Amino acid sequence: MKKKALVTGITGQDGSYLVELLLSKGYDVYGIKRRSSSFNTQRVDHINQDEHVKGQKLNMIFGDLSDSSNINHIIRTIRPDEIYNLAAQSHVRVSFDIPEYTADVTGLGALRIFEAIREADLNHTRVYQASSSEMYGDAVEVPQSENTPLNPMSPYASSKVFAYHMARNYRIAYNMFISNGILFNHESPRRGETFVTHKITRGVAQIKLGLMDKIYLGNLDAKRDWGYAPEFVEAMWLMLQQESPDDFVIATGETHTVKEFVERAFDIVKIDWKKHIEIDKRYFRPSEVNILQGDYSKAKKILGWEPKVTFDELVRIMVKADLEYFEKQIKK
Ligand code: NAP
Ligand code: G4F
Repeated sequence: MKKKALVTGITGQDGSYLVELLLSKGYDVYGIKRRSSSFNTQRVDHINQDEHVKGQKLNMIFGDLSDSSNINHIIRTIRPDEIYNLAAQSHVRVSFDIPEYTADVTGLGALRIFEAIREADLNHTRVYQASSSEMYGDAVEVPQSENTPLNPMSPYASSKVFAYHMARNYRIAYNMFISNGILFNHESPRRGETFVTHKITRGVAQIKLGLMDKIYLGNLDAKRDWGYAPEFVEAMWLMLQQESPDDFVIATGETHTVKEFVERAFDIVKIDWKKHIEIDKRYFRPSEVNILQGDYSKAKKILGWEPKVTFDELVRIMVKADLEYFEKQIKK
């Protein structure tokens, strides 16, 4: 019998790569998408076109993490072997503008999934909870591991801390298989356009092609541990194939400033970045996370997982993809 996987957040960056991975492994994949007034499935539209040929497809269901009865119904009906909870209001800066909504979806949304499984007595269901390095916040040590105390600095991070602790509590209290992946920043050409890496690479491509002149950014001194998203979703799957649930840091172990990302991206197109970057106070946060750098040694030892794509390669992959995208737009 084929294993059944349910993925929330399929229309996002990670959801799209994870669905591809699960289909390639022969799962029956169900994905929750939310209703939107405009098309929101661009990242997964290619999947059914490609996969239909091989007799596999992504089953899309309308749902929303803010709606308990909808989540209960979906989980009771599908009875998945594995659930990957990737849905979230995932933008840190925006979480300061909509803190209550962020807590509802990013925090309580996870709880709704755990409760639905418990209520339906699905003892076989394993859950991946998308926890985040943002939970370390004003980090008390560098690098951060599974043992580093959490010190969240935003409504988003606080909501993720709530979900993380709920996952651990349900694991202990009800013996449920729930693993937290504490993923550090991971990027790709499918990254949301308002996260800093993609904002930069899209800007660089447009500047190179004469379509715009300036990129407006906030804090250039913040340091992040940036990895490559397709590799990171493999770690999610590995966590659910273990004998017992646990928490794992997934990272590259390297940290770079936003400024370094800008420099590398402009180097690729041989343009002087200083002429094209403007600082705009609107992009600063009420409280910032200054440095994230992950220690992934536990994941390496237990999951056998290691990052492969380097920082330079990541910047290159993203700039190249954006150049191709905007070149196509010009030709249209
Ligand atoms: P993303 O691109 O922002 O995708 C978020 C997904 O959640 C989208 O499919 C979105 O749908 C969906 N969603 C938002 N609100 C929802 C709601 N109320 N009900 C149902 N679905 C909803 O995020 P990502 O980068 O793929 O990240 C995946 C997960 O990992 C998130 O939980 C994020 O917080 C976490 N995480 C990400 C990183 C990272 O660096 N990428 C690092 C650590 C943790 P729409 O497409 O309709 O907006
Ligand atoms: O790209 P960012 O918005 O990502 P951030 O805040 O680190 O959060 C991302 O990674 C988390 C994992 O650590 C995820 F949990 C979360 O869901 C999300 O995927 O910002 C990175 C840094 C910040 O320090 C920010 O202040 O870049 C700085 N920055 C500077 N100028 C900017 C900008 N960020 C954005 N989004 N836009 C700017 O113009």
